[in-house]
Amino acid sequence: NKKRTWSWPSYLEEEKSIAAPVKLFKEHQSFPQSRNAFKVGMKLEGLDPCHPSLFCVLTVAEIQGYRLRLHFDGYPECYDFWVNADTWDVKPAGWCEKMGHKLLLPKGCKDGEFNWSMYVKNCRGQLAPKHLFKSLNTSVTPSGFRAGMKLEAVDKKNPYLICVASIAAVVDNRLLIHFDNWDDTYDYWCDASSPYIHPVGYCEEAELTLTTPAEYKHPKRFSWDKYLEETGTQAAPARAFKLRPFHGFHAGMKLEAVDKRNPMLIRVATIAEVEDHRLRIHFDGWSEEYDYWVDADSSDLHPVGWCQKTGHPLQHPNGSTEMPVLPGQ
Ligand code: MLY
Repeated sequence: NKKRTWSWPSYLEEEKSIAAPVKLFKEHQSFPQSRNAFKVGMKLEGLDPCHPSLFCVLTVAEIQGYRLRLHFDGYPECYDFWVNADTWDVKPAGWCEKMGHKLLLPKGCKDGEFNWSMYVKNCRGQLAPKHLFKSLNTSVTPSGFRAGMKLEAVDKKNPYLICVASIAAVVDNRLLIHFDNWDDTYDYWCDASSPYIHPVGYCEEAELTLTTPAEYKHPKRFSWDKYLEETGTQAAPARAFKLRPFHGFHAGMKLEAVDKRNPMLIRVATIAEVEDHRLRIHFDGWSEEYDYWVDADSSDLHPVGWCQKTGHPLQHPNGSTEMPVLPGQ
């Protein structure tokens, strides 16, 4: 009995369920204050989601409500990805140079020969104007974290591992976490209240195994004091780590969530299960096998009504778009 028009109020009533209260969402998940003013063709610098230590030359390929599809200049479309217009992960042209970060150049461009204004001219593109970048105006509270300091961090790709790690960079309120002696594909950005980072000595105190740096000679005999001395580094001060308050979401609450398998889609979803910092998201009308765990503050979660307010299509339960079956998943 498919209805011609679907609406949240009647759906919530039919399902006898409630919308997750707007106050539980972080500012970047909630209803935006301004519209998405990016335009297709604008060029910018942004983080590669699969390689988060790298800023790259990107072009806005598509706009959908408050979201953008970003394309890596010179690379195939299969690497394109979606972000919200207010994401911290995008910066105006020239930001990397100013901040001393490496910028991954468009394929074919040589280091030292790249120049933004020549580049946009040659490809008849345009730069995204600075005022569109919300993340440039974030207020920054000084923290005790400095680049080079050591800490213990969860490897998010292997979340059962807590490892010897370093702060590779500090920008605004964000820290780039790097795992000692590993390549930077495991790196990630987080803030001082991230549940994934801990001060030196945390594992010992909690009687957990600390994963030592790759190829560390005597992993069994690892000692922080010795390691800090060997590497001539400092431990990040314990007072710099902040406690993240409980998110307040409960199982059964409904919301709008990005479909991880086809990230251009946002679907009607239910919180199926909660942990301290994570939620299991279930897509209404779909099998549980599509459920996924996500951090409660993920920018892929939005309150009921977000799509309508921002002009993004919302996939209704039992709607017509099929769940794609990706190989190997
Ligand atoms: N099985 C994986 C584990 C890599 C862990 C890396 N972390 C510690 C940064 C591998 O050996 O590739």
